[in-house]
Amino acid sequence: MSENDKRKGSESANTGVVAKPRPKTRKPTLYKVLMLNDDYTPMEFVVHVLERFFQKSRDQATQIMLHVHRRGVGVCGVYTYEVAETKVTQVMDLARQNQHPLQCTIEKE
Ligand code: TYC
Repeated sequence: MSENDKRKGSESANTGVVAKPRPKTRKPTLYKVLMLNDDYTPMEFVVHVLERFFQKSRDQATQIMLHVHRRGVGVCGVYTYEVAETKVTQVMDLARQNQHPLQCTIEKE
């Protein structure tokens, strides 16, 4: 009998089988918040929204706004579902208060 078996007793002899530790955490599904172009919302308002709700610098916000203006759609950020939903609500509420037709939506990554 090995030293190991004596110490553990025959019931728990070392079998050489090692349980692979499995992490109990799962990566959450992420969602892109997309901004859509329109003909009426002022560029400055879109830049403001990107700075205020998506923590973009003025330069980053301007780049994203221009991308949306030219291409029709662009990514503001990537978040878990609840955060993404909240951002969309915040953007749409502020746009409505200012009577701009700005549209924002979410899409699974
Ligand atoms: N196209 C708008 C304009 O010319 C600007 C704009 C950019 C509007 C991005 C919406 O998501 C948008 N005033």
